[in-house]
Amino acid sequence: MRLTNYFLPVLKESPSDAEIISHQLMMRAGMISQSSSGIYSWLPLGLRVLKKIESIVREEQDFAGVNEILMPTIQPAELWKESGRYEDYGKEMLRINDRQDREMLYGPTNEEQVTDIFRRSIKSYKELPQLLYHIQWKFRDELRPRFGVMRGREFLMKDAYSFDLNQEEAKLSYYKMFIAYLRTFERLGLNAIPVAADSGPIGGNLSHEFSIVADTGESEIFCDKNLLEISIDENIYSSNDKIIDVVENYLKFYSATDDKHDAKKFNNLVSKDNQVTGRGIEVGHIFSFGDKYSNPMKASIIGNDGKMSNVYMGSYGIGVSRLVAAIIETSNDEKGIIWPTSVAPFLVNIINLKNKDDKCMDKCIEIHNDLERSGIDSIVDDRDESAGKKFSDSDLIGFPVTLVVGPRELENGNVEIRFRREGNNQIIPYDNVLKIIKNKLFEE
Ligand code: 5CA
Repeated sequence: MRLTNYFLPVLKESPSDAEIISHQLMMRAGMISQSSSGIYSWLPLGLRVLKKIESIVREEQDFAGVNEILMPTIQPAELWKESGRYEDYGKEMLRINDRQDREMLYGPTNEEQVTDIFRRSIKSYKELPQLLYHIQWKFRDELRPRFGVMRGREFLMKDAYSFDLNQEEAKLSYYKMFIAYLRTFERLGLNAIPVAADSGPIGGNLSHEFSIVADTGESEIFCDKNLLEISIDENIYSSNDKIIDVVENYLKFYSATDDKHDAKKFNNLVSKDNQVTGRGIEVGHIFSFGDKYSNPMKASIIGNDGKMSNVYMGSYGIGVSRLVAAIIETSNDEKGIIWPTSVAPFLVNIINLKNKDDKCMDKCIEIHNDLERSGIDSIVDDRDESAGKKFSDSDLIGFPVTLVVGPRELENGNVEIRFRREGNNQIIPYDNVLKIIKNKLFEE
């Protein structure tokens, strides 16, 4: 891909309504374009990042044994009347009437819809547990949409739902998701803390938020530093005992959102040195709520004793579009974004210092093709712009690696390589480009 063929509306200044750094940088780097309050179009560069995040989220759900489905964005109001949430949800829910004047709504979440799918086909304990997820756009008519895609009205969520025979099994599903979340956020380059939380309108008694610490976080979190130091082994899903051990190790340590926080308990349980407090960005939230939906919606199953009982459920959300902003909040400097390798829109930006020089252009394309063949996505900056502008855009967008191809170095068989995170540069033989980049990107 060449930048001259790319739609990249880089802005000099960030719009005045962009209050936080991620919103400013997403606008300046041409990642999104506002449609209306809290609603955005995703432009090519932003969409690439969104898709990469979505893939990692998907891989980890699949790896944990969750089945992907795709439910509609528009749902019938009847289902929500059955669960009793139609009125409760209030103005946050966008209500629509179709041409037959049937009441519909744009889904803010999918507990009702998925419970309906479940009850139509699963009748016996033999078919449990069931874990389903989808990655779908949601709409919540937030009172104060703000901070760009961080708190939007239309946003992309991964939501998973579990169905189990009893509380014990439901706990295991919850724990599996707990692990899947830790693995997902780690791959995204984030240190997400599982924090005991209130369950709000979703309901239930067991709930954790996964939050990353950032000054711009919307809520206060409190936890024990030990929570940040637990590691999970690669084969975690091989036995239920392993899953239970690891999660219960997490649950031993104090953590709380501001609504749940108990200062006295915090001081008693956690030494001063280990007390972590800060603002948190909630990137995921998991809930276990037993029969809150299965009871009113009559999603019941026959147990091995022949008796009918309500299925136990849980729901598990990740804010996929919010994550784009959250990653930027934790990884930027005065020049722009610093993408973690796993989600960078392109891993390498190849700057051509002299567009009209055929040798430079040929070399850029040759390197680009070599990188692509090795599965390293790259883009060639062949725009008719000054070297300074190309460097500053490269830093603003935050490609992990920038290669600079110019006539002088090329004469000697060299190119310059710059690493965004470290901010250093060196001259290397172009024959070593692939090896050096591979080592750098995949050893981190
Ligand atoms: N049904 C449950 C879990 S599937 C649910 O809806 N949970 S939630 O309300 O906590 O949302 C899940 C995640 O979506 C949140 O943790 C957050 O990361 C993201 N999210 C929620 N509201 C917004 C919003 N207005 N803009 C962007 N992301 C949001």
